[in-house]
Amino acid sequence: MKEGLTPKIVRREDYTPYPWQITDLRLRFEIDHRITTVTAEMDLAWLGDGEVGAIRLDGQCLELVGVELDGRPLRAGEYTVDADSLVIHEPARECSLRTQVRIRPQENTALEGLYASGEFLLTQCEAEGFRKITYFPDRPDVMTNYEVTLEADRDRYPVLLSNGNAVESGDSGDGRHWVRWCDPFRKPAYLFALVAGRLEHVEDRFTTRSGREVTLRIYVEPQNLDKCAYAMGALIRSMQWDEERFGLEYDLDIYNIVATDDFNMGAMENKSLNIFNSKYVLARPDTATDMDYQSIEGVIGHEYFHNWTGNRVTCRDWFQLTLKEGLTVFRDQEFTSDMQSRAVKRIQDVRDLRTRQFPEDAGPMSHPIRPDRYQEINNFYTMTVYQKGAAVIRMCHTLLGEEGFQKGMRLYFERHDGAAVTCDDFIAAMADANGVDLDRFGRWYSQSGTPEVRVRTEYRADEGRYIVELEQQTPPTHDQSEKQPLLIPFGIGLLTPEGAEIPLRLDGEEAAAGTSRLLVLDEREQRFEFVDVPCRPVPSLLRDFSAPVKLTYDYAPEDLEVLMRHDTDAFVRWEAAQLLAQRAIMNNRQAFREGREMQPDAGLERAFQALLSDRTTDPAQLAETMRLPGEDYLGDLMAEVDVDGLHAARNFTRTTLARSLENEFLRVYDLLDDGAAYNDSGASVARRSLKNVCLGYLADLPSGVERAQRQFRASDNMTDTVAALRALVHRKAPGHREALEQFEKRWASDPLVMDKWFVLQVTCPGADTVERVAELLDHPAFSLSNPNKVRSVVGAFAMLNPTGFHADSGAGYAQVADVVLQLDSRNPQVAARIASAFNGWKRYDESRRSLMRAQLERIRSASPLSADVGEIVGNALDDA
Ligand code: B3K
Ligand code: ZN
Repeated sequence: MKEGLTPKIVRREDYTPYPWQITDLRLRFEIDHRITTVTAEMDLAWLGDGEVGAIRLDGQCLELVGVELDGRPLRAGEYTVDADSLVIHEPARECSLRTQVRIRPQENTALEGLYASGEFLLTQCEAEGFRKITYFPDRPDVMTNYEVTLEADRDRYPVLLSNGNAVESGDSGDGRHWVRWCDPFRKPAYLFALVAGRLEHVEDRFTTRSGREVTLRIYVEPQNLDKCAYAMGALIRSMQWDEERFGLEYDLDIYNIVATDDFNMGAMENKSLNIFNSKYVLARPDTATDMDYQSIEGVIGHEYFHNWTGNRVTCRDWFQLTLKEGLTVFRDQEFTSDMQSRAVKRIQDVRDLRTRQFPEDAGPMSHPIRPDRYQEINNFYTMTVYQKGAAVIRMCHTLLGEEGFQKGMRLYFERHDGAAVTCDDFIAAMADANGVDLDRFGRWYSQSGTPEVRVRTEYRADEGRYIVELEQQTPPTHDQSEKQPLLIPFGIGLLTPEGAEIPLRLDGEEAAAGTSRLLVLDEREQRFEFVDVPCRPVPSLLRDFSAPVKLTYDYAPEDLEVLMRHDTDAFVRWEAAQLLAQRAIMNNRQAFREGREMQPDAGLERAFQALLSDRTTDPAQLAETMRLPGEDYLGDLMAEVDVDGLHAARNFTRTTLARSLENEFLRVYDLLDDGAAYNDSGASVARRSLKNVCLGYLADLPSGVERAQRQFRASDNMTDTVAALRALVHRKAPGHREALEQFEKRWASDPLVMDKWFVLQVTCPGADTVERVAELLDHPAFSLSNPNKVRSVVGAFAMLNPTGFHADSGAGYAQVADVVLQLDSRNPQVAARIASAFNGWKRYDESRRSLMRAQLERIRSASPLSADVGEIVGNALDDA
């Protein structure tokens, strides 16, 4: 925020209900190439007790043409209009209001409200975009019935879509036509959508288990019709899964998805008219990687699942965002786990949470999953609200079990279907359905920061007793200094040194039951005593990553080897390998700093040898286990991030593993690189994943470069192509330039594939990459108006390339800040995301700190500066 301007802060405690009921809304859009005229008619009834008050409507960037109340045009003085609102003075207790505004979608570069993508028009309303379309109480607790008439040139806009069912259509003369849509479900404005343009579609059908025939359509630009099949299959699987696992059925006869290249985020769950970033729809084996396929299935599922968790039951206010997002992420995680490998999905989600949410929770944007205040709500679609929110729902599921959780879900829908509710309502439904008290659990909603759980153990051989002491502590965060103990479900098992699971009996229990337990830690410190423990056990801690916490336990290295090889819990096995690698890298970082020679780590080598000869574990799980912890994650473990030391030590570790186990890596790679044609089965995906992890190690050696070159030439799918190209480019191996050129030539006209080409280059480690970033910003396929391009070139550089972004000259910082400033007036939402790359600034050394601070100050002093970027850089600087 600029000096002299006090930022407007919205607070959760200030919530008051809207005093009007809006019984119906009729919208008419007259679409022209440049200007769209929007006429809104709404019927209102006063809900308050006392005297009838004014009607306050939100509106931004609207050109008001006329206002009528109960059929009578209003004169100046009977209403007030300013930059954010329209206020109607002295309306009757029941009245009907008609407004007419003009908007210019072609000039809308913020991609919020009604805007243009290529030749077609579309909307994005969540969170507060509807106010850029018409005057309306733009808040999620004001729900109404929508009737929408779209009128446009038939040639330019043959397809006219909105929510619900198309009920009527006709010709309006002059080459124009109209379609009327009616949505039978009341909804908040953020779920409104319209699409108009020359799009084509693929179609399929789904019959719900109660016999409803649903028409499914995916609309795309004509050149993309051959890339929709996978997304359609994913939609059908989502519908099926939600019936089977949650008992939830689709509720309309039509479900439309529209894909656009110009979208601020991933996708949007508008009622029956989802709008998607094309990245999460379009796929063909030669254009999309296995990871892309998995994301498509996950995001298609996520938006579909919102139909119940978000749309049928929505949020009372935006502070409750995690009510729909945390819950829906949990549901999409479960969907992917049921469709693919549960173990691999769990590992990926844990990695994501720890590398992206933990730092957020420790930085200047720290907030509880249900925030207490915000300046710009778009800044609160965060890893915390989504991913930590899902982790909190997962703990609730862990504590209640599948059956108890589903009971809670049923009560939640029974009580709140059709309503806009709060996180407390959700927890109350879970508690009441199960007859349990979840009050202390509820603290996860109001407390920010990542709790640390310290574990101490003691084995008393003479008594056969094993004592486990758990202690929790949440460090103070930017937004909260005092922290309370939380309720932490803590999964545990005990292994013999040979790796066998020990039956568990807690002191006081009659007999042993099972080999895995959930301990509940809800005080600062608790002690648990296991009896009948025949030998000093290896503890398997925080099984399934049962809570989003940082675990501290002083594992002996040989214990980690036992866990990695033998534990039955996939997370613990993975974590044991990660810890072995982490220790090896951290030791070498220290050596690097002290000018000592870095040393290979014998224990880690043994562990990798075991992994490379493991023929029983799922290759996809092995692949995850062999990926070294990232520099970002490792940096987050340090008081002051050592950018260069971590990079050197991690590279050293990778290269020495490759050297000493070259034959083993080659054997696995060559075995998996069997020349078979691409297929999309889970087994093939898993094999490609392991093969390409091996290639990542081997690329440090001539034998690997040779294989990468061959793989690049021979590949019939994007997974292998990108893996080979990355190996060549990131090692600056012979032939990498030619490979990049060849790739560019082949894919120049496919924007999603070109995004990969950009990402590969800007994530190439090293201080000189910033020069490549500058060149790519001038590349004909780059555009500052397209969020995917900005994220691929600037976002990927700032977030995924530590040695590039943090180059000690400060050139990376300056480059990223330049882009934030250029983008701010155009697309503040995306600019704010990029600006958040500086959030960790004070965790670096003195010199980098001052360079980053200077860029933050440069951004803050820009005038004008959006509220979005203002909030991010303001918080970052306040954190000084
Ligand atoms: N609900 C949308 C996100 C909207 C973001 C607005 N800045 C997509 C999703 O979470 O499913
Ligand atoms: Zn969502």
